[in-house]
Order: sequence, then C-alpha cells, then structure tokens
Amino acid sequence: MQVKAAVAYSAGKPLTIETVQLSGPQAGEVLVEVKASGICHTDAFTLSGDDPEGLFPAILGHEGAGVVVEVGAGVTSLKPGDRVIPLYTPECRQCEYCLSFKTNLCQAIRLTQGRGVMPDGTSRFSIDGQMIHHYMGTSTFANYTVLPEIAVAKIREDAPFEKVCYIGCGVTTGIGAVINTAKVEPGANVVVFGLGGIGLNVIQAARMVGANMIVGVDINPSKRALAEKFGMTHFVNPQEVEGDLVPYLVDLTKGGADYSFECIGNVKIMRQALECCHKGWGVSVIIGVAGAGQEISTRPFQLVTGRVWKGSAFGGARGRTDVPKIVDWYMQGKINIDDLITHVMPIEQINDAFELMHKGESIRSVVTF
Ligand code: NAD
Ligand code: AHE
Ligand code: ZN
Repeated sequence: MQVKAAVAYSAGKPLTIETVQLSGPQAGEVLVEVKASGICHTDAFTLSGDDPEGLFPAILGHEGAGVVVEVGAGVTSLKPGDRVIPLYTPECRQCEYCLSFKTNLCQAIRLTQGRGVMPDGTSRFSIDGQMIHHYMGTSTFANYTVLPEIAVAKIREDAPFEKVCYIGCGVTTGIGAVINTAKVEPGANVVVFGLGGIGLNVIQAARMVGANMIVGVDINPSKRALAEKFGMTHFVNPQEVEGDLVPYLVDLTKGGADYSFECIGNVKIMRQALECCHKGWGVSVIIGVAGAGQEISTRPFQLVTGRVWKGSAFGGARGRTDVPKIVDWYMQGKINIDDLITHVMPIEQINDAFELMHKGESIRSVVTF
C-alpha cells in the first residue's frame, strides 16, 4: 500500500514528506494506522548523526498511537479496530530477559530492531524499489506502520491519540524512572537535570510519590513556570550559580540528593548528577542518551562512599503490561499530559517541530496525519 511518511534520507538534513510503499504484515505482525506521534529528543539525536545505531534512509518516530487495521497469521492478542501504542521496548514474555523480572529490556527482536529491519531481516518500507529502514522497531512518522505483535500495547477505546501517543516514550520514561528504577519514597529529596519532555514527567512522578524537595536544574529559565506547576519546589539555573554547581546542590538539599535524574544526554551533567547525591545512599539515574564516543567518568571514591549510578530505558516499564495502566492514569486524571503537549501540527510541518525543540520553545510537539 502507499503511505505518507516523513523520510530521513541523511544525517543532519530535514525530513522529506514522501509517498512510500509499505508491504502488509507477515506472520506475527500487525499493520497499524498511526493517528498521532510525539517528537522525542531521541529522534533529533538519531537524525543529528550522533546515534551509533543511526541508519539512513529511515522513517523515524517512536512515540505513536493508532489503530490496528490488519493482523498477520498467528496474531492472537490484537484485532482490527484495537487502539494501540507501538513499543520500542517490546514485551515477548518468553525471553530470558522478560522471564527474569529483573529488567524490561526484552531482547526477542533487539538485534533486527537495531539493524532497522523487521524480525525476518527485511524492511516493509521502500520507495521506488529502494529499501527504507525502520527505526526503533516503530517508525511512527508514517500514517501506517508494521509492528511485531510483541511490540504493541493494546489500550482503552476512549483514549485520545493526540495525548496518549506521548505515553509511547516520554511519559512512561519519566514516570517509570521514578517509580520502577529509582523507587523514590515519600519524603525523599530529588534533583532533576533537564526540564524537557522527560524531566517534567520525572517531576510529576516525584510529586505523585510524595517527594519532599524537587529541585529542577535547567539553563533555560522559560522552563521554570511549567516545572513549578508539575511539582518542582526549587529551580536552579547553573548559569546563575556562583562557583561549582555540585556543592551548591549538596548545600541546597542539606547533604545531597536522595535521588537525581539526568534528563539531558550530557556526560558532564551525568557526573554532576551523580556527585550531587547524598554520601552513603544517593542514587543517580541516567535517562539522557549520549552520542557515539561519549563516556562518563567520576572518581571511583564517589561510588566507594555509597553513591549509586543507574540507568533507565523506557522507565523500566514492561510495555504491554504497564502502558495500558499509564493510559488509565491519564484518563482518570492522575497524571497531566495535556499541559506538556505544547504544539500539535500536521505531519507536513514536522521539521518545524524539530526546530521548536532545538530552540527550547516546545515541551512536546505532536504530529497528526
Ligand atoms: P528536551 O529537549 O525536551 O529536554 C532537554 C532539556 O535539557 C531542555 O529543557 C534543555 O533546556 C535542558 N538542557 C540542555 N542542556 C542543559 C545543560 N547543560 N544544563 C541543564 N539543562 C540543560 O529532551 P527530552 O525529550 O526531554 O529528552 C531528554 C533526554 O532523554 C534526551 O537525551 C533523550 O534522548 C533521552 N531519552 C531517554 C529515554 C530513555 O529511555 N532512557 C527516553 C526518552 C528520552
Ligand atoms: N542507539 C543508541 C542508544 C539509544 C537509547 O539509549 N535508546 C533508549 C531509548 S531512548 C527513547 O527516547 C533505549 O531504550 N535503549 C535501550 C536499547 O536497547 O536500545 C546507542 O547508543 O547505540
Ligand atoms: Zn523517546
């Protein structure tokens, strides 16, 4: 079938709206009509050329919501008409990783996903006979996409696509990092670096679980008001701090953060996020994604003296199990998504969405088809 897609032909170039050929779902796959897709910083990261796994040409996008229109042979958990959220972290419930219950990183299709193809090793997308890569197994910047059944979360019928698409990455990542990865407890002091689409969800989850101080750190002062609305109690602009940021934050939190979260993707800030943690027990969670060749460093003494460095992918969430629950939380008014979606635009304007992100003028832009 012919579909409308924003194609990334090469690193650092704007996306191009094209008519692309999409072949139907094979056994174990489903065809989904994508109704809306958020734009996450990770899409910009891959488009920039910094992603070691970045492949071109590709159809990016991993924060979508839509409707199943066709299922391939053997698909049992989904049917045409089901509302769904594509999962870049699938949940097969059979692999060693899923069965361990120690991680959400299902590895059933990770290899082919990283190579930009479906589990059978081929792509469903092409343009004039030229193969186009899938991205993160989801490729939601197209009005139709094909997904493995295990990479699809079925959600309730009344959930609005333009809002719940954000649960496909940013909301779940931020909230899950607090609840699943760090397991922040009531009364904890939390420091959040980066008040964008991820950091603000970390803040709303920290408030939900009853954190005491919620310190937000960002170089863009325009993020302050919304962060306060979501629960931030103290704002720190590193550019206005005299001297080193780390001792400033340790002082502010009276000994250091119980939990810190890096939501930027900057390895220097990851170090600050670890080192502002409380001696003896502070836990720092890396969420930000850093480019090829970047490495983190600290004095081992920081760890010897009890600080813990952790990472979190998709908020530690098991997608098919947890995503429908987070959709319910939104529908019940337990979490705020509406205020974080600052821009909605047709797919034709997708390059404007990237520009708004780079200028720091959006939290989440959502494209519709
Ligand atoms: P975003 O662009 O919306 O937000 C980034 C924020 O960081 C902005 O508010 C910006 O002003 C701030 N910032 C930039 N440099 C800073 C600095 N030096 N000091 C303080 N603040 C600074 O991005 P996002 O969509 O929220 O994504 C954040 C990061 O999380 C990205 O690296 C993204 O790739 C990553 N991410 C990871 C996962 C995961 O599963 N681990 C999921 C989604 C996103
Ligand atoms: N491909 C990159 C890493 C990108 C990355 O870390 N992705 C996160 C999700 S970011 C969503 O916005 C993730 O889930 N990682 C786990 C995984 O298996 O990819 C690289 O450095 O190679
Ligand atoms: Zn993302």
